[in-house]
Amino acid sequence: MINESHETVHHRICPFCEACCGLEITVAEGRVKRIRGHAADVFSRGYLCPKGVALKDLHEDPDRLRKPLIKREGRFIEATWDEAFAEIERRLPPIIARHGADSVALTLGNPIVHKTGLLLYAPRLGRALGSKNVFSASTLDQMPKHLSSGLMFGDFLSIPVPDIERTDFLLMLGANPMVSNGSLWTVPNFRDKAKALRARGGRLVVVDPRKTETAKVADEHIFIRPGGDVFLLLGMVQTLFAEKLVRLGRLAGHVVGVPLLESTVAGFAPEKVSARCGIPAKTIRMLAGSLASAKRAAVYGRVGTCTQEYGTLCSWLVDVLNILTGHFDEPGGAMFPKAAALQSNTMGKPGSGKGIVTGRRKSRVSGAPEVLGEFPMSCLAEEIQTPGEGQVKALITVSSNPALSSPNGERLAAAMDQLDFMVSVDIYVNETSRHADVILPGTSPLEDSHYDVAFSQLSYRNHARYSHPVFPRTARHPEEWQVLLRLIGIIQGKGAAADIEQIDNELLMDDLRRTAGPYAEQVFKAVSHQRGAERLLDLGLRAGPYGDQFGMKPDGLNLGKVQAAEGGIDLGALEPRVPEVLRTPSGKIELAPAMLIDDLKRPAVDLERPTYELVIVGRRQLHGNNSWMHNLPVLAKGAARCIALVNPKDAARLGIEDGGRARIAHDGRSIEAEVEITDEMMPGVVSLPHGWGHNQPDTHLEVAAANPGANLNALMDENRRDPLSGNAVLSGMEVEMTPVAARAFAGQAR
Ligand SMILES: Nc1nc2c(c(=O)[nH]1)N[C@H]1C(S)=C(S)[C@@H](COP(=O)(O)OP(=O)(O)OC[C@H]3O[C@@H](n4cnc5c(=O)[nH]c(N)nc54)[C@H](O)[C@@H]3O)O[C@H]1N2
Ligand SMILES: Nc1nc2c(c(=O)[nH]1)N[C@H]1C(S)=C(S)[C@@H](COP(=O)(O)OP(=O)(O)OC[C@H]3O[C@@H](n4cnc5c(=O)[nH]c(N)nc54)[C@H](O)[C@@H]3O)O[C@H]1N2
Ligand code: SF4
Ligand SMILES: [Mo]
Repeated sequence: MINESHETVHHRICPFCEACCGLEITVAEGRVKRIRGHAADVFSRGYLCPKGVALKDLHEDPDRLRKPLIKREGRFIEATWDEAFAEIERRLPPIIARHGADSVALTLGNPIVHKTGLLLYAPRLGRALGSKNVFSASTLDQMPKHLSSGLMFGDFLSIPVPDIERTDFLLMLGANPMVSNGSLWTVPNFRDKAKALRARGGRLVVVDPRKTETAKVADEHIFIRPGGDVFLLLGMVQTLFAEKLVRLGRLAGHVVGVPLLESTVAGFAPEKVSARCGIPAKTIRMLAGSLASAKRAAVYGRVGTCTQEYGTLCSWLVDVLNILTGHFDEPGGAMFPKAAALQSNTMGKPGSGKGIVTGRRKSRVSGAPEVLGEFPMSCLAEEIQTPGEGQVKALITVSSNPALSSPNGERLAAAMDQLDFMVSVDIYVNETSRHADVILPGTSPLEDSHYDVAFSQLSYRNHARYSHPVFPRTARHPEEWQVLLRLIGIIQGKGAAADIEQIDNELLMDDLRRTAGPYAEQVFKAVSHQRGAERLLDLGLRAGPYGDQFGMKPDGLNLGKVQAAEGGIDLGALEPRVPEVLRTPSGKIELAPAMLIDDLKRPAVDLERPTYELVIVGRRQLHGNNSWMHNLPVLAKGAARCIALVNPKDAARLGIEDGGRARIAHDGRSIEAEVEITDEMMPGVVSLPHGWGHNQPDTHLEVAAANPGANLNALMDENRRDPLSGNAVLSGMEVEMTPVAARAFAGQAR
């Protein structure tokens, strides 16, 4: 669209967080002039946060890599794409030949889910590599929810979300959507949706060790001891049974395991669990009662409930509460989205399936079970550092920065330096990619087309939206899916100059033979006018629940129709999906999976454990995104600073002053941070954001380095995990805090 002043107006889904806002981007003379919310976007309706505007800075960031880099004698040298792939071909295949596929590890980072090309081709790279050493941000984040959902509903990606526009009562644990803009729940403009909920007489209750931005707009905030959620949730479930409040409603015939659950939770009465979660028994009973009596209600738990030692139990119990109170799969409750493309719970036979398996392999050093084809990210360092058969000798990172985002980054950094070879597909020379031998830069989001394959599966409302590239790619800069295909060619032994189009065709035909059987050739031909990621997307849309079924339903969706719909296509409010959505072998919702019932032994033993005097939790900040947006000037000049929040009682006890600095230590490792004293914090809990610590040598992040902050993960213990999901424990670790004399800090960068 060209306006009167010869500006062009483009629409792009924001790639910076799960809210997936539609942006309106005005371009003049080849540059971004303005970014605002796209008012006609069917899903986000004009909303954006300060990060969306930073797309301009990312596009223009001089530190963002435009050309591949090869390390020669310890220094990065710019190289052509051909030279970079030739270097990889020279060094990677010999390692695989000598030490086997498992000697190459792959890490997959958070931005993958925001880039269609990476999302659709990273699994292909993993399969081509054939290594069991695959690690991702999922085990620093949401693996517990995948596992509990898989066990209950038969698919790792069947994750229910609150139907916020119709609910009367929303109970939220360990999430701060006012800042994070939602997670495993795509819900742009949470603020207005929460406001509307309250305006129609509904209630929002937040359970968090910090009085967060979300708690401040809620009706009620309840402090909880970090890691105590399992006890609160068990106390609530026990109350529902003991007070005869269980109502399964429409789902009664679709749920199994209720009696087993009832008998197993009998020992977790509110009076028993109260001390461990720091919440009075009467509050626990009140919460259970409110949930049971609300007409329409949903319980939602997020990062704070996953990144703890009982992450899978918490994730499970959240849905147990939704189900036992009759709110599950009902309007206004926790519901399953139905995405237009590539959602596994819309494929295959509806109503039952194979369910999930975990633990098909164990990690070599710690014996951690595989979940969703991965090992815990926190196992990567030991896999590199421990000699023996199967030792990791090479690493490919794809948009991941585990040196900052994973526990004990220092150990991981040292491990990376021991590798024989490392490739990073990344846009910066940062704390992780600085260790690489070759860096292959990704494209700017403004040079990519985009469709939210992952987040349409988690959206508060069903929709299909497509973004065209805003700018053409610079000549010779391949798309990210093409970069991954080149790596696949090299791994397959076809070399750096292999015909990637042919490789792509072969991979697609392999898929289609599995999924479309006798129709494989026909389906292949039907999408042969498309290439790469768009071809996979077209296939997904056409075969999907709203699709044209390759002509059998002419009114249905295909990529062309979605591409033509400016502002997207609204596919309606969420609708009940049980039993069709289920893929469990029983065809039922498994309320009491054996693995989880068995795991209740841990909290039972743990009931009497004394709590620590001081523990640390993380938080997110509006002006950043995990470890990688601190280099964007428009955000860096905002309020993002790495400050430790401490309760006044703790500050007084520890002799720490407001605005002063403190050393925070765990197990001999320590960091230093500025302190703010605030009664936002629960006594005994300190909060520090993660993703900081940009003061490492040989990085190239000029803006971020000027305000480096401290790395929370330098303190974290890489050996603490939820044993079921392998998720790292990033919340509630015990720390010591001591004031640092001002003089000792003179001249130090903050
Ligand atoms: N202590 C603590 N640690 C945490 C968390 C916590 O709450 N507390 N949260 C965890 C969570 S939820 C997550 S998701 C992880 C995230 O951890 P990671 O998965 O490591 O993700 P980021 O830290 O966001 O780093 C993203 C990387 O991708 C690169 N990148 C950005 N855009 C692109 C692109 O378009 N293409 C390519 N190729 N690369 C790109 C960036 O330069 C950076 O290297 O951190 C986890 N770590
Ligand atoms: N601006 C911004 N937005 C982001 C990100 C970002 O870095 N910046 N990161 C994105 C990513 S990758 C993700 S996964 C999402 C995460 O989105 P959210 O899940 O909303 O994550 P947080 O904002 O970290 O909120 C987690 C909350 O859990 C609390 N908490 C800590 N420990 C416990 C506990 O034991 N129990 C309970 N009940 N609460 C606890 C913390 O105090 C914090 O308020 O955000 C995404 N959005
Ligand atoms: S809320 Fe998330 S998706 Fe929306 S503009 Fe902000 S960063 Fe982008
Ligand atoms: Mo995340």
